[in-house]
Amino acid sequence: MKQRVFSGIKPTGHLTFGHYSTAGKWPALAEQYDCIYCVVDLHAVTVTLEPQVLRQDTRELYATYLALGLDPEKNILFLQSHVPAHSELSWLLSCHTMFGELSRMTQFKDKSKNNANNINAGLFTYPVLMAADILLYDAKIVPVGEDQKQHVEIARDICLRFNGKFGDVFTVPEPQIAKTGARVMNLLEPEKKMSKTDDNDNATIFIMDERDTIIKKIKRAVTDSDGGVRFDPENKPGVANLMTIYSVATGKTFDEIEKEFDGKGYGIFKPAVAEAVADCLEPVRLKIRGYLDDTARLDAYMRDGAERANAIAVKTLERVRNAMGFYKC
Ligand code: AQP
Repeated sequence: MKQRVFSGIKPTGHLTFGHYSTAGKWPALAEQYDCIYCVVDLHAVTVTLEPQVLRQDTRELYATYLALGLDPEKNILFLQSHVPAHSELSWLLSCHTMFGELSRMTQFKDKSKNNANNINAGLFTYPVLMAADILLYDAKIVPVGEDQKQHVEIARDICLRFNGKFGDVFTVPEPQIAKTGARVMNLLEPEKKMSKTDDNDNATIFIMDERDTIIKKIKRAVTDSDGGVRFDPENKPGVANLMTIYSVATGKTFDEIEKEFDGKGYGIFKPAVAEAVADCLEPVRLKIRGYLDDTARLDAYMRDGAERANAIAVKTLERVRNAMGFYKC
């Protein structure tokens, strides 16, 4: 039996080059693993969203999975809200998750700071739902960006605690973090992660950005006065970020990039980064548009994915109910 991979992205806006960097590596995994990818729409509603916007973002994200090269026959691609077992398992696991450990989650602290008017319980218990997503499918490997590592670790802790009480009910998951591009940074404040909900659009490269927009944004990206293209995230965070972006777009190593731009300065480096990013995102953008124009095909893929995911999820949930002692008749 192949080991299983599970991951997901929440539909809270247009995907960024950071998502491209992380999810762009997923299609290759199907050669070696049994892969399941989810549009985690239940996670999205921890922030206030207009219903129409959630619907649009959900479709666009599903289309992006396809456009990135995730083949719906080789992978299971589905919407979280189409498989009710996620919510039920989340409740059961929440009774085995400690208030203290949830309080330590960096994302909860950051999001509470940024959403002071809406620190809802869902924001707090978000990692429990994420643990349910992963454990429902007995995923061994969870490929995520650096920012989600802590959430996979708490899923692992919840899993070990649950297995310790009830026997080996779940597979113990582990995070898989890429060596390069696991944390693409904000173009204007390179100490912050590039995020789809940043207030300033110029700080973020969106997968759907047109070539001219990408070129303008990268031209304005923060660098430094030193002028050298060297990978030094501590002293040259802006340049290190552009090197990371260039590396993701071209597959070149940092050594190769340093040699390529040795003595050339940012006037040559930035346009090269911009062209490389525009070249790699353009075919994805065109494919997304194509999928979005074909609602019947998109809906058919979603229904099929939900059916296949549901078939696995209900079995796991049954195992959990039996292990915990819920009465069956
Ligand atoms: N900047 C990034 N660099 C590398 N990987 C990233 N990911 C997100 N941003 C970057 C990875 O993409 C996966 C799904 O992320 P998500 O959108 O579900 O949640 P997030 O990490 O909270 O992303 P955002 O853009 O910051 O969304 P909002 O603003 O809505 O919270 C994860 O594997 C993540 O690591």
